[in-house]
Amino acid sequence: MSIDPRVVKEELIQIYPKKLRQKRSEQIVVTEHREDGSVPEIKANVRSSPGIITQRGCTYAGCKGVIIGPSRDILSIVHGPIGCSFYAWLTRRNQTRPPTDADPNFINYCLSTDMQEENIVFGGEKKLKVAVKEAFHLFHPKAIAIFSTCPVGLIGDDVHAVAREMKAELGINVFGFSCEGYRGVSQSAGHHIANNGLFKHIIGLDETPHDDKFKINLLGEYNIGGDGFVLEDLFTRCGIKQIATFSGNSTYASMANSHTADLNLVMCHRSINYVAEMMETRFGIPWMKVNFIGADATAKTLRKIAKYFEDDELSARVEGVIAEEMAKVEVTRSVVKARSQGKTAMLFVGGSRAHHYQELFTEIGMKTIAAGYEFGHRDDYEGRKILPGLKVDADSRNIEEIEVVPDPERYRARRSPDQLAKLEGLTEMEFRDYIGMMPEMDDEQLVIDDLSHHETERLLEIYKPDVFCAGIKEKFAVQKMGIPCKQLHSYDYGGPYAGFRGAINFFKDIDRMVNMKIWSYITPPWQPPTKELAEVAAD
Ligand code: CFM
Repeated sequence: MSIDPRVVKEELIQIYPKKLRQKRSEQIVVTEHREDGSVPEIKANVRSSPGIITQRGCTYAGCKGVIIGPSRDILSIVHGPIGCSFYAWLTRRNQTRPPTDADPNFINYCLSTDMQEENIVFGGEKKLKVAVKEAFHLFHPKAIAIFSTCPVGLIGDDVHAVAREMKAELGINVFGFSCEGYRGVSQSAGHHIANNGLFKHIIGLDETPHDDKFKINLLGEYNIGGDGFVLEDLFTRCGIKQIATFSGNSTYASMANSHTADLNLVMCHRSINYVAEMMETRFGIPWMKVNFIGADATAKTLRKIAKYFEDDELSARVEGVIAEEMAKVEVTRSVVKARSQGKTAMLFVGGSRAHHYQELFTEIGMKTIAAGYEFGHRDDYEGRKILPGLKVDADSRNIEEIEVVPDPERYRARRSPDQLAKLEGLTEMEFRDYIGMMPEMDDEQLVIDDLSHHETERLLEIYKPDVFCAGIKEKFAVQKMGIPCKQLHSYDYGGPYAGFRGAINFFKDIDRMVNMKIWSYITPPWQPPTKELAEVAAD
């Protein structure tokens, strides 16, 4: 199929009014590797336009739902009207497993102040205090987090003052987040706000040392569909001590103690790179980007960790685990690849998965023909090296930038600059860096930021991909068009998809979707007659 992506781009945006057309044309890019090593610039992390059906969520969802929510023993209270509290509960498939029945697990609870008109007019702080005290007496948690929804910011309730007062009165850690839905252009702002809160209120509170040799934290892994369980098992088998995960299957205590690790592994950089940066500056812990999505990617990541620790025994153990797991992967992968080779996929998800999951498709011979993030920033598309040139826009200025300096007592550079430079000389070892989606894609493919519903429909009509990856909001609209839709946020109740075991699950699930006959029995609206692109271009 030879479709000119530039013609498709024009087709997608031609329906828009002139100003919007101009904006969207900067958010839709045709991939290309230029001679100087750069990729085209894309406009990202800007406001969605009114009237557009976007896939995005709000800042509160990013703070409460994504970053803090997966932690099982921080009690989360949503300060706001009850509607917002749909997100106070498990709308995301982050799983957790308390070691015993006696260990607290608040994930299933939904706590809201249920603000009423009266609170909007006269203020909601009193109600919030009552709620915090009531929650404390019911659950006796070690920590309570308060999340602000839009009205809280509009009427000026001071959740931080309430948190301070309650902390003093109850003797537990209470902290608030100014994560009103409108704070940023998407959930991405909520990630940043939550990162700041983790750093200010939790990380570094517990000094308990560990005498394990290889101590890491895993950042940006939220245990969706049990991904984190697979990785915990891998680390244990390799002899690597995982102090904390931010924040899948995590506890408050593990995060408080996370600064005792010697390396931070960053899985989803979009949501958590701020914590990695701040921990390096204050405590001297280097960070590196990893990817556990894809069997080859997992093997590569484990080898990177072993290289960092420069220990023969660890390397041998890691190689043993890789060999054992890869043998199992190969059995499924070769069968699925034979059937799926050459099929096409589109991925429009969040802020990192639309990139990471391309690996899994590549491993079974499938090609990504269009991809994009809902709320990624330019560095997620183009690579972290463009960050210094990025200008801070008006929306990002709403988010506090905390000043971090080395801790006078606790800063300990885990590796000297010379050691880091030596490690960086090795293949595939970089610190404080990630490559971005576009450099890893083939040329002449479409990359689209903040894809709209109209663009989704046109893309599907024109390309008819074998699978479209997105979320629940898109799923059934896409499937009604006769194209299987794989949810990459929730995994369609499936998964885990991380690590070797996860890759096997993914290959099997995708095999079922792209090689199942049922889709060919559905007559999509474009058949007959098919409006081919030649006609579109001629219009
Ligand atoms: Fe990171 Fe995520 Fe994602 Fe994300 Fe999300 Fe998610 Fe996602 Mo849904 S933290 S950016 S805000 S990998 S909830 S686990 S799937 S949009 S691509």
